[in-house]
Amino acid sequence: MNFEKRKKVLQQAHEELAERLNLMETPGNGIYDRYTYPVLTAAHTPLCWRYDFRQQHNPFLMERFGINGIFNAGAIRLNGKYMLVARVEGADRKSFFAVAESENGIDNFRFHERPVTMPETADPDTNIYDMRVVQHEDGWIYGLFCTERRDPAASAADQSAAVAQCGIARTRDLVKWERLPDLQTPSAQQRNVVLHPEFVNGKYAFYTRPQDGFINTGSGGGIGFGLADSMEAAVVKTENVIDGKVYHTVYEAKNGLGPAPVKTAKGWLHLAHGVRNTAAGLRYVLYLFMTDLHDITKVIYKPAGYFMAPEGDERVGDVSNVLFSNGWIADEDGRVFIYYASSDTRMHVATTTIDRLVDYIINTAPDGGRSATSVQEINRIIGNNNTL
Ligand code: M1P
Repeated sequence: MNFEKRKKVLQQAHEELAERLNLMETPGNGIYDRYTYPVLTAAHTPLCWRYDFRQQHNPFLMERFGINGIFNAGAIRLNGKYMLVARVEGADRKSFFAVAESENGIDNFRFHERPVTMPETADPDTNIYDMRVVQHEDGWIYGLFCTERRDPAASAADQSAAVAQCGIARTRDLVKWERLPDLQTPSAQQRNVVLHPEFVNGKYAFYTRPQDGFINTGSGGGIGFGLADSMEAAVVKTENVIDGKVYHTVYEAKNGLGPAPVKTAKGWLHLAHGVRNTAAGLRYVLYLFMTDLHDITKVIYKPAGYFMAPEGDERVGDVSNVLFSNGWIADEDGRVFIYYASSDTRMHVATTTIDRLVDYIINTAPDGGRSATSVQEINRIIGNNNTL
């Protein structure tokens, strides 16, 4: 295929992918609705990021920069658009952020022309990923993300030991970012740190995920909470776990908060991921819980088990059997768009409403802790149905 023909074919395929309408899968489970197609994949990234279209420099029209996956996107509604701040992972394994926007939140997501240029600190990040985007009541949009650097204590033979911390940046438009110092906490490492959107006792409130190691959280692993006086030099002196690991549950190995919580009349709605061990490795699922409006560290509802787990094609990817979410958008009309990634490879959307989520959270039984309590719960539902 000659250069011009190949260019045309590439452009046509890219356009068809971007324009493809997404279809709601029915009947669903009543709690949320999934959609047939991912909203963002590596193939959605602009061709001009990947190809040098100058024929004299790239006569075979080959990719000059490979994209491995698009996943774990933060989300925000800005200027009427549904904006995803996606984790883009290159073929070189480095992740960075790029903004994609859509008019309706379920299809036709288009990346901005350039990825985000994230300023570095004096100690440059090796890898940055998983941004939680929060519109804070102080007026700034904050992006909290994981910054990863090689463990300075690792021997030369160990080229995989890393230290994860929470990087912080702020913006007004998702284009120009001001980098702030990394969050300091009492824990050796941090991932999955989220900023609460409101001040708490006049302070900035952080959900953390204390961990002593990079993959294994060690004595950490729950969702922690702590306060800081400022964002310009954010220091959380005390971290208290508000939602911990529990034996024989979907969050027995570790867990972490997803996006910033959404305020409802009944409490703060939280979306999190839970990780369990299996013979085939770790399995990541999503779960929901609610905290008290007046004491945001108090969990008041927590349905048993998972809210969403990997299904079908979602189960396969770079890190299989993983659902992960760090972005959702609650519209003023009560609709909720949950952006989730499958198997560290691609982004999807599920839609629901605040009313449905609150009903699910309040009326789904909590984990009884034993097989017998699960049977008791089914019998309770059957008993209720028998009164019809
Ligand atoms: O590979 C699954 C996920 O693993 C990590 O999440 P956690 O810190 O909870 O184990 C992160 O690297 C995340 O990006 C990734 O999706």
